[in-house]
Amino acid sequence: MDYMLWNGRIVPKGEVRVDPEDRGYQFGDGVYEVIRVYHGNLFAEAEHFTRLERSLKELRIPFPYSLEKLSRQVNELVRLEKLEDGIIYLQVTRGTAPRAHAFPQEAEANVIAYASPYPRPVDTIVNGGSAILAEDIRWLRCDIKSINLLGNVLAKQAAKEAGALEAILHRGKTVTEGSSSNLFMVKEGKLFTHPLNSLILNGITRQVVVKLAHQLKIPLVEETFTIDQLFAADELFITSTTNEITPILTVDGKKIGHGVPGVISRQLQEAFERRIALLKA
Ligand code: PSZ
Repeated sequence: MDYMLWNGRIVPKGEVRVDPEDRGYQFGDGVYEVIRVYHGNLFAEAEHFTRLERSLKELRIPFPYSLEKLSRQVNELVRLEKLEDGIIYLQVTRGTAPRAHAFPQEAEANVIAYASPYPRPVDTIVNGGSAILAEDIRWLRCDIKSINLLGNVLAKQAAKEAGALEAILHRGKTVTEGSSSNLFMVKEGKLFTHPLNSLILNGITRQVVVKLAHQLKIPLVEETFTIDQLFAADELFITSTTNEITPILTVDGKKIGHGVPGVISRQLQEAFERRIALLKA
């Protein structure tokens, strides 16, 4: 990584400075996006910018210039870095101001973005992974892609210490999503996932999977399900920008279905693969 986008300019990364009074640094007062790059092109760029705009609006952070310019500069970064397979990290904080909880009168949002190589985790996507259950201790606005990620960080660390790929979060008996992914289960040919509300992130990969399920005529039920239903599922998979569609074969050491990636999971993975191939120019 040689360059960074910093407040409207692309600069050598060594020039970027974060002020200790940046509200992102002191309060976690900001939002972010992680956008996938395949074959040198951004995947689902419009959907990411729509979500970014919504996160900013919900937190009343005015974006200091046009999102069209931001999009142009992010694409320019990919070109400058000659990035083929990678990710864009993009972050917007409320700005720099003397420390006080309430919004500052005069602060301009700080914008940072960079592009870095990120190979597809093909092995995990093909062979699947394991998960643990963890209580969802996050706040009640999980629909905002905020840089406050402590609830997610603690859950992911618990998964790591258990040798698992992901922590599946639950509020009481209801399963919500993964610590950094959305969750789907298959039961008797139907696909189930938590409905879109303030308890989960409207994942871009989730959006793509919902569309693919429709095209493949796989019935989709956007309703909450319980831990007991999860353990009785035929198939389980997580979705995220980096992990794409990854089968989950065990949860807390217990096998889900036959303990191998399921038929509908594979069907969706193949359709997802065709979407990626469309980015080959
Ligand atoms: O690199 C990584 O491990 C990434 S990149 C994006 C994520 C992880 N996670 C996004 C995410 C999330 O943090 C939560 C709480 N729920 C769902 C998702 C999936 O969102 P998309 O599909 O937009 O990446």
